[in-house]
Parts: sequence; structure tokens; C-alpha cells
Amino acid sequence: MKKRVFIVSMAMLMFFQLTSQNRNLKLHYDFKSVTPSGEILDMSGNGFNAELKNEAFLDHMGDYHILNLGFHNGYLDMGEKTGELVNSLKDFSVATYVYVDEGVSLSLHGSFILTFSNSTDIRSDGNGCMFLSARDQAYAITKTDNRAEQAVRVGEPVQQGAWMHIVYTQEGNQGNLFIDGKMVASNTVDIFPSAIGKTKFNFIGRSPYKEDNYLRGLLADFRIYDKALTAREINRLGRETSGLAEAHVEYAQRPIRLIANGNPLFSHKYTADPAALVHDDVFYIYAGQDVGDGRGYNMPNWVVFSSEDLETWYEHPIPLRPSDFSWARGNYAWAAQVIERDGKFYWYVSTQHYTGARAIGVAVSDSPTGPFVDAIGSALITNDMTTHCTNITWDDIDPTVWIDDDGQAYLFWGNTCCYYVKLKDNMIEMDGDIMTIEDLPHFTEAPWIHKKNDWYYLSYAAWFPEKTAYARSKSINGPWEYMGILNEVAGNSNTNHQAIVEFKGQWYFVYHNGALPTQGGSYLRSVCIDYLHHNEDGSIQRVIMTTEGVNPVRD
Ligand code: FUB
Repeated sequence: MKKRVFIVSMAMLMFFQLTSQNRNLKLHYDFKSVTPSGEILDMSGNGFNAELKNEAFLDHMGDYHILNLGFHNGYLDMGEKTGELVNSLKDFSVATYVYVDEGVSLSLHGSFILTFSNSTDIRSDGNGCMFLSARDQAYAITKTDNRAEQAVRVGEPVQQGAWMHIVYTQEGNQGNLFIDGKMVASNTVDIFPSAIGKTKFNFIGRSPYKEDNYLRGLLADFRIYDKALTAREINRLGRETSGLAEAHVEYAQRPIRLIANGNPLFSHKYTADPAALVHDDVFYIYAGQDVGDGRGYNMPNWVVFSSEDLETWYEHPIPLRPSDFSWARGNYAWAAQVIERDGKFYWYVSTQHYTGARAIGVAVSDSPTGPFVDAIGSALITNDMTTHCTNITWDDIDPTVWIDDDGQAYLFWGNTCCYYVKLKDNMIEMDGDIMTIEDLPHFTEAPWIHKKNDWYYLSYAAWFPEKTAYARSKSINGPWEYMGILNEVAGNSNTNHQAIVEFKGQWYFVYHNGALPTQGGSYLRSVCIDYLHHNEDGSIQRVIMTTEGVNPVRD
């Protein structure tokens, strides 16, 4: 009997706690419910409906509904009416789940989860704002700008690649910040939201400092209460973290949608040494990923992107790593190219052999986006095969592959010396001797073959820092006629690794530069795309590198 009374009173207590919590719930986005006009519905019933901006979109991971802000400038505009709520808050709580991918740089300013402000350029007009930041795990409020902030701050970025529940509570002048139910920072804060009034700009994922980075992350279940939640209420709210983490495993395997916004083409991670493939009217870009402190090549994996219109791109799950080749060592996902033959996709890569020299391997897949596996089980080209031209250990890199009109396949590659060899139909064995091409002035590396009309073109990186030069021939076996410079040194990068393809009637020049702010450089490079124009006389116009990139291709 006593036990029953206890259970009933516990259930009643929980009910009262829940209803009182709901009474205090002033704004709630479950990221599932939308209004008939497509706004994100405020589930609290208070009408603070919000609008998706730029690349932000609603998505779901299994049963979880999330807001995906994309990797560039997506955000959620909670509307001016939300300023009335801000103005009325005294004791309050903000609670949400947040996820920031490992590839997103949090080292620059911004990455705000939430902002309420009176301007979108606080640095110049100092009109006051409050925010929750993922960059330094902080809540801050100021009547002017960052020089007069009162903050509750951990001082380092949120853990990336993990879902977490973040809650800020304010009770009187006591501010507390909780991550996954644990209080991680607290401070006295006696600037109350009403001090910044009915804020006009109320955003999720965008900073009121106009030069700042957007958050570029995922959110689930966003709430504002007009009371400070208790530790027990916070724990109850934050129970879904492990469920979200589990659902994310599958979600991480989905293609990631990216919207091109000029050059560099991809800004959520560093990408280098692009190779392009056009297959079934889809444009694929294969590249190596640059990571690290920018002091040397550190390339743990290759990446693959696809697009049907050169505006909406999808990044597919990591398709290949050097560690997929049992004979390779270290983070050497160096330049590579994919080609299709008889329904199979062959990926020729440069990487580091266990002997310490660079070498060329081949991976194969039934799909252009992988997964790829080592096609041979050993390297195709090793350093001992090419000592006739140079003794350096890094000459066997940068493969480019070509299948000629008669079906004969060729592999070209090299650094310092440019080599080529015939391949057997199986694409994984050489068919004859390795030959050296002598007639390529200033050859450094990165050969690429393309053909237009009767002309074969061999473009390559020349000099160092590299420009792209090119030669042409009426035969894939040469002799090659040197034609001069095709592209100048690409901004802020010593290397400039090109790929040239035709897509839906237009030729494109894909390369990399070091222009991604602010850490970009010779070892943190970014893929770019511009137009390539052939002249009637078989010469090619010099490439004009642009920040605008290329136009979307509409069918
Ligand atoms: O990314 C490593 C090496 O740098 C490539 O193999 C070369 O083409 C140069 O871009």
C-alpha cells in the first residue's frame, strides 16, 4: 500500500513539474513542425515562428528532427517579434542540442549558436547583443560591444564531432552554463536581456558581428524558458544525447549538400589536387584533404564531391584513405585521378610506400563515389622502376590516366621527370616499358591529359611556385609541342594542380589555391573552378582565375 502511495505521489510530482516547466516554455522549435507557409513552427504556442535562411534546411536523422545550417552561411531568423520575448526575460534558460563537425574551423570569431541584437554590425555601431557561442562555450551579454561584455565562459570550443546538450540558465544575477547536464562555468551577470530591449535581429547560427563565421552546425530541440531550469529539469531535457549520437552514425554516411558560392569551391574543409571526372552527366571532383597546422603536407584521406549543375554539390562519405593500401604508410593522400572502364571506376593515387619513397597504387569500385578497395594488393609503380631519369624518392606521384580512342589505356605521372606507360585492359598492370617525355620545359609535376578535336593536350605544373603550362600533340605518344603558360601561380599556394574536363558543352579548369581565410596556404589548399577556352587554332586561352567561380549549369 505504502509503495503504491509513493509511486502515485512521484507520478503527480513529475506531472506538476512538467506542467510548470511547460508553462514557462516561451519558445520551442522541434524542427519538425512547419507552418503552411513553410516557417518553422514555435511549438510553445506563442507564435515566434522562424524562417530558414540561405543554405539552412530541416532534416532528420532516423527519428530525430534537426536543423542543418550547412557549412557556409545558413541560419534561422526567429523574427523581430522574438525581441518582445527577449525584452521580457529576467530569470530564463536557453537549451538546445548542438553538433559541429570536426572539419569546421572554430578558430576564428563567430560560430554563435544564438544571438539577440539590435544590429548586424555590432562592431561598428555598438548597439548591444546577447549570444551563446560554440567557439568558446560561452553566454555573453553587452549593452554595447565585446569590450563591455559580461560573460559565463569556458573559453574553449565545444567538442567537435559530438552531439551535446547545452543549457544556459540565469537566476537573479547568477549565470550558469551546463554541457550535458554538468555545470561547466558560472558567473555573476547583472545585465539583463531587457537592457538591450526588444531586439530586432534574433538568429540561430549567425553572429551580430558582420565579419564573423556562421555556426555551420546541426541543432535539435531549441527552447527558451522564462525561468531558470533546475539541475533535474536540465538532466531530463538532455537525455537524448546518446540517441542523437547513435542516429548520427548513419547520418554521417549521407551525402552532404553544399552550395557553391564562388571560389574556393568548398569552404568547410581544405581540399587539394583536384581530379575531375564527368560520368552520366554528373561532374565528380576527387581531391586529397589537407589538415593540420599548415606547416607541411598532412593528408589523411581522399574526398569525393558530385554535382549535376556545378551549384549544388554533394560530398560523399570518405571513399579512400592511404591506410586502405596495406603497403602504404602515413598521411600521404597525394594527387590522384579516377577513370571509368567497363562499369568499374579505377582510382590511381600517389602515396607513400613502406620503403619511404612515393609510389602509385590503384583502387577500384563499382561506383564513382566508392567505397574503393586496393585493386592489386601492392603498388603499381615504385621508385626502383624509374631510376633511369632521377634518383629522387618523390618522382612517382601525380598519376593521370587516359583511355585513347582505340581503347588503349595510358598512365602518365611524375615529379621532375614526366613518365608514361601503357596499361593492360585490366587497368592494373603495365603493358610495356616506362617511357620518359623529354619535351616538357620546366616540368615540375601534375600532368593531365585531355583531348579536343584532333589535339591531345598535356598540361602540367611548371616551375616552383607552380604555374600551369601546356603542350599539345596529334598523338598520345607525342612529340609534344610546348605551348606556354596556361595558368599563373594560384593565390597563396606554391602548388597549382589542375584538372581539365568538358561538362555539358563547356570546358572547365579545376585547380587549387591557398585562399581560404584565414589559415589557407600551400599546405591548407582549396579546390577552385574556372572556365577554360580553346581557340580555333588549337591553342588554349590563359585561364582567368576568379573569386566568382562558374555559373550554375541549367539543362
Ligand atoms: O598534395 C601533395 C602534392 O602537392 C601533390 O601530389 C602535388 O601535385 C602537389 O600539389
